[in-house]
Amino acid sequence: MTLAEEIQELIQVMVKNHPKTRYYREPIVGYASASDPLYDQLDELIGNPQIHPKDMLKGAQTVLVLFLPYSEVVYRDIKGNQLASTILSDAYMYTNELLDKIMKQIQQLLASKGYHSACEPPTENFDHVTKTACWGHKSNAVIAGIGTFGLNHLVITKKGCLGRMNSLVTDACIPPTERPNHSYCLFYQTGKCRVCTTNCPSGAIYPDGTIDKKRCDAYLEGKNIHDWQQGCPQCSLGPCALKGF
Ligand code: B12
Repeated sequence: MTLAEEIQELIQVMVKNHPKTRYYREPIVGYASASDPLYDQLDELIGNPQIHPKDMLKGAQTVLVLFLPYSEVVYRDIKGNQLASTILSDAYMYTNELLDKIMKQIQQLLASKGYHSACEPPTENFDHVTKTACWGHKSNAVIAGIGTFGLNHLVITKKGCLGRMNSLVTDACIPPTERPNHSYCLFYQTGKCRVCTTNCPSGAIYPDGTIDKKRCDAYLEGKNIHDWQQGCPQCSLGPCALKGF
């Protein structure tokens, strides 16, 4: 079994055995080379200094990215409840926890083979003024080829954008995943879908491809006043919720 296969199996088992396994579909895992030239362009592309994988971990070779796509159970509850889906809030908390646990298990597996690794939490690792992180899981996902940026500013994978992700750097050498040669976003493909811009309750996503992060965050802050009101998924509920194009 290759290292990538062992990691895939570990993830699948952990998701399958999780008490909230009904919240998820099959996980997506991708790999980027820590030497991918895109990492040198990130500061400019994002407009905010980013940590290079090789600064995150001495001798870094590979960046692993894991996306846990939410299931129709979560999707239907959000659709039905609009602004206060209890299942989404539950999924938000359990998924952050599960992503952390999976990463720790992967780190143990890597350590048992003599490899080093480093990772960041799934969220809450961003600057609250710029609303930008210096270790962005989305950029890693795009570089690792598991998805492309949508008009909604989320990563749209083959299984859609509704879900959560995490990434990890290791000095183990795992072959990179191929990047798709087209956008998975319907708008970027056909120019015809703008559901995310019209769905956004705070009007933070503009049809010209820009986002007002502060507006989005202010809305989230105002809404998430109880634990059962975490997240606002409205920009992830368009045709790209459960599939990429
Ligand atoms: C800061 C942050 C926020 C801020 C700012 C949002 C934003 N758009 O940046 C606030 C609080 C507003 C927010 C809101 C939400 N967030 Co948030 N957030 C983060 C966090 C912590 C950092 C994101 C970041 O700064 N990335 C830096 C760069 C990559 O992001 P960017 O500036 O948007 O990237 C653009 C440019 O770089 C440019 N670009 C152009 N060409 C290229 C080419 C390349 C190669 C690259 C890299 C970039 C690039 O286009 C990109 C897209 O617009 C991450 C967790 C993490 N550490 O990664 C979660 C994260 C991005 N959030 C997530 C989610 C789900 C949400 C919400 C739906 C809320 C929720 N949890 O229910 C909303 C959606 C808002 C939206 N439509 O973007 C998920 C995204 C999942 C996905 N499918 O993409 C993440 C990854 C959390 C997770 N662990 O899963 N979030």
